[in-house]
Amino acid sequence: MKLYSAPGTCATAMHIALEWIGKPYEVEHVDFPTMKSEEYLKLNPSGVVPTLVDGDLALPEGMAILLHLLDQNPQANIGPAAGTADRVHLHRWLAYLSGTLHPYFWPVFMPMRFTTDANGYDDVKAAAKQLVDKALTQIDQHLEGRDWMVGETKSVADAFLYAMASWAYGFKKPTSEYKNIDALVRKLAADPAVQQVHAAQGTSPKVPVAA
Ligand SMILES: N[C@@H](CCC(=O)N[C@@H](CS)C(=O)NCC(=O)O)C(=O)O
Repeated sequence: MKLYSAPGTCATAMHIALEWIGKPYEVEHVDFPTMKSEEYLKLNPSGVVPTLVDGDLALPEGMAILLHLLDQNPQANIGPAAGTADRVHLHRWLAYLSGTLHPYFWPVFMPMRFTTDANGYDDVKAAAKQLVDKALTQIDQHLEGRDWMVGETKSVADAFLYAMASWAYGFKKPTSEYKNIDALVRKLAADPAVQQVHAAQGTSPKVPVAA
């Protein structure tokens, strides 16, 4: 299996899932021009990371990759099995992370894609940060009294949240103010698989990790 990723992006979650599974895999970190290259667009027509290549399958879309990895590796304990009640909740939260929280961040990082007014970038970012706050608040409330997003153990949903929640630590209202999300990020930052991913990326967790 080969994952196309870029340091600090949402693809961090798929990289964590591969580490949790523990089977051999390869990661290629691609830069922006490579994501838009003719060759890469054949694998991922959107020109973004992640893409997972698994045999003949070239699979874009982080949520689809996480579900594929989960279903192909039932022994890895990275999420509930199909047909269980927890699996339904997993679908719900993966959809929310992929389809709601993630797009709320896009205008923060790429305001030029959301307005044709070059003077409007700050307003676009401010509006997007309000939406990020709305989504993080909802997730934080969901996590009240829970250790993990779904069920009693860590799952691919936690890895997905880890990647995205990490983006907001530098915001005016930082991730650390969402105490349940912050606790989950801190737990995962101490996970050896997550540390391995950071080492491979040349990145660091956004939270201090106990020695
Ligand atoms: N719907 C896609 C979105 C992926 C996405 O937006 N990836 C970002 C990194 S977090 C990216 O590669 N952006 C480059 C670009 O938008 O040009 C998914 O969930 O996999």
